[in-house]
Amino acid sequence: DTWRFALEEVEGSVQDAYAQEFKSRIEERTDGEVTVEVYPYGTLGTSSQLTELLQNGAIEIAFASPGHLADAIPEVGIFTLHFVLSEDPDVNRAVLSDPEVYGLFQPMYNDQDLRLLDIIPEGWMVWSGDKALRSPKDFEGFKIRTMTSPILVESYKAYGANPTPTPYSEVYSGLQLGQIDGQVNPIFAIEEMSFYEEQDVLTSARHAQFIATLATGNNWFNNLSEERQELIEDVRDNMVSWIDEKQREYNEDRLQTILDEGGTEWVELTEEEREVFREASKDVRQIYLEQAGEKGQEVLDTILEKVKTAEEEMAD
Ligand code: 6CS
Repeated sequence: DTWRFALEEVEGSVQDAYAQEFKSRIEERTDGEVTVEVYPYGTLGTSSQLTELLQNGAIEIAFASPGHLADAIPEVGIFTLHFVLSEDPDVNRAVLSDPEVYGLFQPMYNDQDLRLLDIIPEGWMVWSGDKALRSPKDFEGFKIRTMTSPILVESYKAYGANPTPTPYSEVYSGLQLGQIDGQVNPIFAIEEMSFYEEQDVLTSARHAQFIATLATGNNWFNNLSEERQELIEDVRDNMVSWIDEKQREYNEDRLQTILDEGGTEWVELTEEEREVFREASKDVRQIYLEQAGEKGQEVLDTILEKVKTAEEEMAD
């Protein structure tokens, strides 16, 4: 069998690291009966197009980031809201791999002919721009590129910015041509997509982590033998801490690469500066609830509750 695995990111990315490790574990454990073919970003289409390919069975496995997928499943927009997940990455890892959180999303994926396999954090989102972004005042009229789901646009309107949703592949040329003033992504992506070359300052507000979800086609998964289904889930379970360590390492190393090259300033917001954004972000939860309805409320309540409990447990 051949399983086609499509990425929303290029070679050398966090998603690529995941896919390559997944491939080697699956191929080893099936004694070569299964071959996993990895398709990096650019070979098959934009994130939304990859989701369509999964839905119609043209590929078997793909990453689907909430920043794009919330178009089809508004509830996953929760992962793009600011200041909802914890500031402690260990807390987030525990919450995101919680079977109850999974169970909440699974029927929504199934309704879209998808099966949710994994939810992974890829690191802190960082703002890149032609200037530091220390307060909503700095965002006034600032043209920021966001991923394509409507809820993301709202997050930046709340800061007074002028958001432009576009596919990932158009970000570099947008910066180069001056159609946008900035964008937001984890550091590893800012480095490997060369966005920093067109920008002067990286601002870290630790307002959200970049979260990706991994999905398969639902029919495809249901038609696999029980043994294969269990294999996939076992490999997935065993990769939770592996990929988390990898993403931390990638983000740390690539920040060093960017700073070593010179010409890019790194700004970390103070607690006081973050507080202003935290306040400004609160109303966006209401817009999320309008878009995601009752299920969205359940998702928001569950995640906030789990974050709180995990933070208390880890503080003990
Ligand atoms: O900004 C984006 O659109 C993309 N960023 C990353 C880090 N992964 C996939 C996503 O599509």
